[in-house]
Amino acid sequence: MTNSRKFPNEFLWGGAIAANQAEGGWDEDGKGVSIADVVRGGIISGKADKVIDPNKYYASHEAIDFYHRYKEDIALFKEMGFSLFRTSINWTRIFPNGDEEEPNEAGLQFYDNLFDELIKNGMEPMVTISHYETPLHLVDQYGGWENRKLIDFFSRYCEVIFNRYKDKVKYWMTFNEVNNMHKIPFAAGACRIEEGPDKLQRVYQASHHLLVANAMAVKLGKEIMPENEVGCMLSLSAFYPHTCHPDDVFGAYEFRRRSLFFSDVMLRGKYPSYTNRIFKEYNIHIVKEKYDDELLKDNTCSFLAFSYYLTSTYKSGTPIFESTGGSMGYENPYLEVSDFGWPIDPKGLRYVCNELYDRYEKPLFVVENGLGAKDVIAEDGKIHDNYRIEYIKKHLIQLHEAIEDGCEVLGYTYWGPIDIVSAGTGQMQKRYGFIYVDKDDEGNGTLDRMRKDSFYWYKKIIESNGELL
Ligand code: BGP
Repeated sequence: MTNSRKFPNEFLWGGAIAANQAEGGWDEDGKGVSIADVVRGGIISGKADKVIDPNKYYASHEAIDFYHRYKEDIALFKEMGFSLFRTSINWTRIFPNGDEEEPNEAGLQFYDNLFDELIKNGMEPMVTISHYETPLHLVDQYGGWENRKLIDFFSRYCEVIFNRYKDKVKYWMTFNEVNNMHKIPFAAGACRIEEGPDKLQRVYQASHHLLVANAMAVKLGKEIMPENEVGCMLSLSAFYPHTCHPDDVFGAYEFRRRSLFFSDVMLRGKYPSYTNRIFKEYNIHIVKEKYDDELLKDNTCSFLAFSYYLTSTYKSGTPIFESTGGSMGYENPYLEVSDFGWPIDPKGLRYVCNELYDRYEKPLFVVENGLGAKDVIAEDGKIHDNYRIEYIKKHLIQLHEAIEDGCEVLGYTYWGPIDIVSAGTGQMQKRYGFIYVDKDDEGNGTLDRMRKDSFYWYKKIIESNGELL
């Protein structure tokens, strides 16, 4: 038995961001308005305005100005030794309104430049096709993903970007954290669905459209770029029973299964049998076209990408449909929490990897994991973020254990390698970065970049392929 923490030779190391949280340039070069551009507070929990009020602050409008500074930032990622970098294409740069129009060449050119710069600097670009960036027009005009027409609009968008970037981008993911549909239908599905008796029916119908669109994207991927991979992306924090009471144990199991509904369909190609009971009990009727089931069956994703931040516990009596993400009962006396109340559970990552690999036997990709903290600039003008180093170190050790357990894991992209706007709060103070960005919650600051201690640490980990963990 050796203690080496060396990762597989082909393991991909890097970082991940989303266009709306980093780029800014929200109305430049023909870009349209996305759902993230009209939300005050974070896209995940903020309130969406119908129109933009010039007196109010919208975080995505400038973000960290990655749109203009990406070369400088990529140079820093290169210095850390990234072999891969995940970002999203902002749908509204390519199709400003999202429906019947010609693609915007300036938007396409921006991503050509960005991907070229990454490749030139030794990084493979990895793309999220839709990361809470649906064109607002599709919400106002069509009702978001509740409308089946969005499948066609999304497919056309995929066709355009697959054709354009097929030689530059190997790894694609369709919808960011698509299983957040129940919890945050506006962010995940561009639907204005409020609480109410018809909520579940509407959420599942919109979800069906997302599932069909996912299968269409896989199909197009196979036709246009057979060498490349189209995966799905879910939020997959683990669920534990709050106690060993059988009601807690089975409740946690059931809760978990429902959060895996999307990956069950996207990876196994059919609605899982447990949905029959749910649909019956809640009187849900999914309207399908006759070829939908066949399409789902023939076009499953080739890998499962997921975010992992925390774990939750399930106490019996909690309504199963209150949420499907990681934001239900957090209380776990065995875990410490972050500055923002998120439980820190490195072993949960090993647990989740094993659970998912056992269930699907498809390659996994950890595309989000990280610590959001309130960094403080010390007297020497630097940021000594040992807590972040500790967090990542513990998670990577557990990820290595999962690989030793037999899970196939393609890579790890740390979330927010550079400070960006938080999706949950819309603020800058929840910082994840190895690189500090001088900007505060009101939008003041020079936007200058600065290396934190974790920057040098992550560089060493990548250089040694994990051995120095
Ligand atoms: C995920 C999202 C990201 C991201 C991350 C951290 O749910 O995919 O967009 O921001 O969470 O969340 P937060 O920014 O709220 O800390």
